Amino acid sequence: MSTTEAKLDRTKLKWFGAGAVCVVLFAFAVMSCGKRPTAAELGGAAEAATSTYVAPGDTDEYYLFYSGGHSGNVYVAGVPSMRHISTIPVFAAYPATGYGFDEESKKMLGGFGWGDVHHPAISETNGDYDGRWLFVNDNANNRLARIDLRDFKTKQILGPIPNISGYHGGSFVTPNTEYVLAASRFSVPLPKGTVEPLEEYATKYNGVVAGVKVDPKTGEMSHGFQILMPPFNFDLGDAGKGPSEGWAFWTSYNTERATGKLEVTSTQKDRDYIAAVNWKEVEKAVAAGKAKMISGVPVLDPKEVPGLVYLIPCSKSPHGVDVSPDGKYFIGSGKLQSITTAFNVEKMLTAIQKKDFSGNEDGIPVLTYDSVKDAEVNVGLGPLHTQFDSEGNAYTSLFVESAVAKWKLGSWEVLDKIPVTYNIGHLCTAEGDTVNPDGKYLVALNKLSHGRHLNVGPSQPESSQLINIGGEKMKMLYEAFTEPEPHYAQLIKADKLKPIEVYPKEENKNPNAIWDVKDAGVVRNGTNVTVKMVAVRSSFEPYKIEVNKGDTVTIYITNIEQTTDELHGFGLNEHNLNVVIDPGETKTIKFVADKPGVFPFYCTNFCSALHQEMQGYLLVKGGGSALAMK
Ligand code: CUK
Ligand code: CUA
Repeated sequence: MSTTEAKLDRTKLKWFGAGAVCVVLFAFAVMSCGKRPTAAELGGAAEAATSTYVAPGDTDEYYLFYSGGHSGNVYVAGVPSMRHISTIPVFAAYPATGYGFDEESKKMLGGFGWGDVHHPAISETNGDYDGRWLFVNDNANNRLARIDLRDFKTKQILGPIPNISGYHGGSFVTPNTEYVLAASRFSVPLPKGTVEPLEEYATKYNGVVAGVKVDPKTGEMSHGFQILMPPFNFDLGDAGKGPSEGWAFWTSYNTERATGKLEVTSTQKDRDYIAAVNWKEVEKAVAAGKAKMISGVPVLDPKEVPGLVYLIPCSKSPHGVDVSPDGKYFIGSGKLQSITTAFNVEKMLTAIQKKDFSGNEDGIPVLTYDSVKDAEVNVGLGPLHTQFDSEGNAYTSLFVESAVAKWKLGSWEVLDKIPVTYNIGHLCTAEGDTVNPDGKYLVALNKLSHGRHLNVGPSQPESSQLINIGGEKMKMLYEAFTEPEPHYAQLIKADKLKPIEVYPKEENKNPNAIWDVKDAGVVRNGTNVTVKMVAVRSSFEPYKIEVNKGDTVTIYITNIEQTTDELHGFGLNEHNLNVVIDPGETKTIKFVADKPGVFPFYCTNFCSALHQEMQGYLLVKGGGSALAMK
């Protein structure tokens, strides 16, 4: 057996053992890893190289915001170069930017040390990316965060959201960012804090689908509405647009309401459901007082308020549901089959009107599958997610087959297929969630890289591949290795964002900001010591802080620079503290000085030729006297 064969064999074995976070294992999977594609198969190495080459000093055409999964971060890359540019910490501390160490970000994190970022979503106006905010959901701790794209910083974390358990079905936004969708992946008894036997899961546990409200001016997020659902596992979602505007869709699996080994118990039925929620009617029902408050959130029970929710049978264990740019179709992918199903919104509305039901679940009508379905498209094995281009084509990721299928909306013809390496989860096309996608590029977010890189030991990165979708045939352009773990991503035209490079002084409204070294100093009030500090090339003022053991020390530190890229850090020896202050920014550092001694602090972010001189001392009195040195 050649080395390559041995490697591939190992690869196959590993595919059965590796558990991608949100994708079930396919026991029956037909593996198609094959040999390494040649340059010719890649669409011509030279052509690929020139089309992704961004010369030093030049910038990319698109921003790629991709989820960092259980790292809790969002990563920013440029497309077509695929160069990683920045990391935006969201749900986890990140010493590189000091996130999670200053009081402001510590408060946002609320004591949690990590999060599981799944689906970044750019805010929309009239169904188009408006470049204002990026929302990301936390599957682990049921939170939703908002990043401001003016400064690429996390500005708000909402949650844990009451009644939601396993916030996976977000952060998809409605066409004018009225709501960010949310759902419970794991049903639990409600309200949270109550316990019912797992044996009574089918009747005593609840699913929830929801909308988090967004203030259109400020982006401030608040609890919007929630809907009680049967104890299914709600997975992915998408918001309607055009003819489907006002509707929200979620896939669900485990409609068997099973517990135990779900890989067996939840795959018994041939069909699961897509839930369709009329959120405009939901708003009216809430306004009419038809909701009851559960843990501070208005919750509607579809048994008591009919006309809000319908279930649509979908092929077994669906994963993604994706609304086409024209809003006419929603595509549901049954991950255990080789087809993806295109449902027709007009047919759905007709079926609702005619009460064309084939049953119900806890009083929620189930629409007749054949009346709503337009086509079953034979895309290939293990379809997960679908994205779109500007020419009416759809692109479906095939996890089991390790490929992307291109097919035509309306004619349902499969036009092309390209292998990816390996086991693709999400894919993302340029402006792909908007009413007007760009086409051009597709990024395949693959779950496994299987050593297609320099050996870095058993902890391997994922692989993300850039594919040209501008022509008839898809062409592989580039492969980048990405941190764990890209689920979804957003690809937005670079000129839609206008980020600032410094915080303008006049915008800093922090009452503790100071702009002149004359105002710097230390003030004691009992055992509370307050320091107002200036950081500017290349010193701290004050550079000496004297306190007593047990004092509570608060440092307000302002970086008074107004020059791009002049960041300063504040690292305090042996205190687990590092804060980075951007030009024009003020941050708050707070700690109890419980260790006597002299502790140097220094600038952690290289800022000038005399960066190494940018330092000072914290003196904590209350220990003994020092050694006499002479
Ligand atoms: S999920 Cu990861 S491949 Cu969390 Cu959107 Cu589908
Ligand atoms: Cu300031 Cu380095």
